[in-house]
Amino acid sequence: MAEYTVLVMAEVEPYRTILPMIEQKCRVVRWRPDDDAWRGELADVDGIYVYAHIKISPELMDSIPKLKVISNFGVGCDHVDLAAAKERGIPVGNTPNVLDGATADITFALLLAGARNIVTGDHFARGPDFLEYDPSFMLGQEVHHQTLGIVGMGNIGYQVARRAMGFDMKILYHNRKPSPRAEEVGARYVALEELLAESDFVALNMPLTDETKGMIGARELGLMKESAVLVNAARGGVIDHDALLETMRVGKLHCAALDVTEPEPLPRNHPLLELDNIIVIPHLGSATEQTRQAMSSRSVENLLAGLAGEELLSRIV
Ligand code: 8YV
Repeated sequence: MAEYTVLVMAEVEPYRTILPMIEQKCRVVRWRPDDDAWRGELADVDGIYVYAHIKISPELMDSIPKLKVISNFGVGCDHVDLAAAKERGIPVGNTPNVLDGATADITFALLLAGARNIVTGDHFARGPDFLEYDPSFMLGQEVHHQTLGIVGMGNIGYQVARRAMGFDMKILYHNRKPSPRAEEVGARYVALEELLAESDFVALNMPLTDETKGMIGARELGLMKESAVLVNAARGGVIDHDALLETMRVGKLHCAALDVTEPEPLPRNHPLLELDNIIVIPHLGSATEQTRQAMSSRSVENLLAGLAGEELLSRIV
């Protein structure tokens, strides 16, 4: 007999190892957006497992009388009302560290792709117009020895900086407060305005919070160099997308390379999707087999620890 009952909040099928791990000890109740049957099971639920950013509201927490833990698949928990969980003494687990390398890699992949016209180049090379090679076309921006500004010098930002060292880049960063580890990577703390004005590449690697929501708006985009590449591997909500659209429509940046958008996905007819100076990928920051495995294990370990009333391996509140 299963020891616990877990409400799995997922609109898509969770990564393949997750449910078999949970089911070793727990009975699973599947949340469904279009059918309320799961609500009838809430009196039995001991824990919530959240996959792919389904919103967790205070009302949901209050409708589960025995709720002992919320375990999130991922490090960013902006979709969980953390203040409400804290107030109610419900621990929220997340998966930091295990995805730092993969997310830093994708930040750098977007940076390079934006600088060197990899996506537009690919489209051109497959298209009908590539009939003769012309050394004067599709000139990009140099990456090595240029200035990178990292907004958010947390674990992921730090890994981005380590990669930038290999490209001999000058590194600036902005954070809530200076990070002691930044010295190790030769990164200099500056105000956001200075970072935006001085950087050839701006990488957004901060969490989405009340403080960072819409942090990059029209004024901030206006401070950036016209040759700059903006990379967002954080959350779509840190950029004001109306301001981004206006900026990119008039070609005021070389490229905006986005792993994340607001909303996510963008409506299929969103005007940003028509622009050539935008790169958009479908939130692939931590999407490698190795990292998905590690995130799955960590998030299930957090869940089981919380159900057993033990300390979680990684806990955000
Ligand atoms: C995850 C992420 O894939 O961990 C995070 O915060 O943004 C992603 O890389 C995602 O949260 C899982 O849905």
